[in-house]
Amino acid sequence: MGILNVTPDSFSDGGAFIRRDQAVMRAHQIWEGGGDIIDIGAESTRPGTTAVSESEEMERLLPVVEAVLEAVPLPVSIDTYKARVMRAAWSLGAGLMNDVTALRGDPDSLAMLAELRIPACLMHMRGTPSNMQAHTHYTDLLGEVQDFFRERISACEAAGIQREQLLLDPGLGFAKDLQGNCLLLQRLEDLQSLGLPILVGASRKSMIGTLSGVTVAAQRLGGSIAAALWAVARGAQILRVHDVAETVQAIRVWTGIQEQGTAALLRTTP
Ligand code: 8Y4
Repeated sequence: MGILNVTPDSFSDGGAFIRRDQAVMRAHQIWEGGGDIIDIGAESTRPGTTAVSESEEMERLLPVVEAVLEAVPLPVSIDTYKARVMRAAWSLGAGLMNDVTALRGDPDSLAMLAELRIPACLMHMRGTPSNMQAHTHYTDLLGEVQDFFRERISACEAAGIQREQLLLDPGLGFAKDLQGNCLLLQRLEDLQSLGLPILVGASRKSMIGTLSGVTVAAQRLGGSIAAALWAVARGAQILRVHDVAETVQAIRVWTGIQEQGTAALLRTTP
């Protein structure tokens, strides 16, 4: 899953058309790099960013969703928690909802997903993106994340969402400190017991910066690839990344070694 941020045109005030063209270029880059999904977000739910109104989010997001779906043959995921934004993006062809509030952020989102019948990613987070880093202390992080997913899956099913629509995400960096993030990655296999696909987003995050000593986020490719391979090795099905081509190359080599090694064994074993 390649990340496509729709930024608010703060300094290069080229207007809506430039923004749309830049988004289409980024979508092509994700497609040509071997990405499978494009995650489009208007920064409403990113840590440290201020809330965006529904109309502002629609105005930023929808023209880009439309242009990207026309330009590349990949499914589009929408990073939003607002039910009406979900419906508007779905009506344009968006195929997945990436809700960092796990369908708790809008009272209408559960019913909306039940109606739309498209997949939704349920991400673990405590609090909200603006206050979550004050809530990084857990007595039992793994147990709490497991309980959280069980509760959210039940809420989804009670609202008429099919279990098969759901993906789970430990939410690295969302109300977790460095050790919490690392524990979740180390024990990613525990999340498999719920029987749903797992999405992991570690790309360029502060845990990569802290572990590597690289302060500039855009220079964290090597560390991001290490985390991506770690997650794939423990069963992650979807990785949310900035550097699609490089990550796809790393995964192809990692899985290729495994597959070709196994093929060699099967050829030579009597
Ligand atoms: C540098 C680069 C520093 C990126 C911080 C960041 C996730 C997500 C985000 C995630 C899912 C981010 C929308 C945070 N993270 N959605 N969204 N999973 N499902 N920070 O881990 O990229 S935004």
